[in-house]
Amino acid sequence: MTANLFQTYALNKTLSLKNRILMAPLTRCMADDELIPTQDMADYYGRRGEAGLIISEAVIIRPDGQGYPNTPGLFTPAQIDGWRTVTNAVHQNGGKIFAQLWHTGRVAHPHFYQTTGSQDVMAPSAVGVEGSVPRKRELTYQIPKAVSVEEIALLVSDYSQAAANAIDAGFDGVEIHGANGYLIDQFLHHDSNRRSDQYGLTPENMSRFALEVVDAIVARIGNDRTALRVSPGAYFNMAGDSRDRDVFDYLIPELEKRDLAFLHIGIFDDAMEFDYLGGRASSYVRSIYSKTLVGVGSFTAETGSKAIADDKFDLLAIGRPFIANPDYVERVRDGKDLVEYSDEMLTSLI
Ligand code: FNR
Ligand code: 8K6
Repeated sequence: MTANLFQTYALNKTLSLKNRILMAPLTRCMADDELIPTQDMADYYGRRGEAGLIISEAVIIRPDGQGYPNTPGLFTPAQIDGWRTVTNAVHQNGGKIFAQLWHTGRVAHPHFYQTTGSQDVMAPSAVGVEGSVPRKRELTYQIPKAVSVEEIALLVSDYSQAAANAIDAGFDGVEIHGANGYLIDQFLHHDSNRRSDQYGLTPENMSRFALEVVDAIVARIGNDRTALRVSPGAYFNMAGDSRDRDVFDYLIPELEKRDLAFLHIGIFDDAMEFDYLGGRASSYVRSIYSKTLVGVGSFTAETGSKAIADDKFDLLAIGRPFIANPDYVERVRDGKDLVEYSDEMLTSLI
């Protein structure tokens, strides 16, 4: 019933996956205080080497990208060394792993990085989000600073440096985090992008930052090792706007031209529908993108297998069930019961 999940899948000439099940990126807030991955993290990822591809938890590209406690980084030599331990553990168990590259933009909090000298929260425009940091409710979100064109150029080069660091650390590639209301996504939605310069107002301008990051990373590590996650449907840290549709109508065909390793939808439940997309985010992207698409969001192996059979997408990413079941792939293959996920499981790495 789920046999298609166990077919091999060639992403391109250089990367081939042993099955179609990806481990979705899952922030765990378990890096040490220098944001270095620990041995426990290496063991945790190593146990999941049966996945066709692991996408790491989101990894910040520089200090002011941090919005949650103890999220790992990829900008110091010690962090690169820590990740090398993780990638070795995955490779020893026959797996593959991409790093998810992250800057939280307006959802960053200086509490986490003020010792590095910066107090600024960087975003396309000075439009804040309501509320406070999960797990640190005393930290309320600040009004961000609208980044200058010079600061944007530096962000682009910091993304490409982090991608090079990822390859140095032994990752098989990178997934750029362009989803879920974080920095890149903030440029792509009218709610957070109120600029009127070459990075705002029109679909082409609003897509410029995302494409500059993609192009800089592709130039550095190759399109075969570069992937992107996007959320055309705003649902987290963001309000949707019917004009956002035009932005993605422009962006997605541009991405198609780049021939990336894959495009991945950022969503918690694929059944969510968006008026301005005419339905599900995955159906919308599928209708204008013909290359490898990763679906995700409250799927079981059975419903995901059916979605692949129905040509809704090509690869299935599994999040919460992978937290609860390190041996998720074996259990599905052997028809064994799964342990049900619960939020309390977030306090330890099994
Ligand atoms: C997430 N998700 C997520 N997404 C992302 O792009 N980067 C990340 O670091 C995280 N972190 C994260 C942590 C936790 C605890 C959860 C539950 C989710 C979203 C995740 O990748 C996935 O899209 C959703 O969990 C939906 O898939 P499942 O869990 O229904 O299979
Ligand atoms: C506290 C750790 C930081 C987590 C980083 C981001 C992942 C968020 C995980 C849970 C949030 C759930 C939000 C679901 C939104 C759906 C809206 C319909």
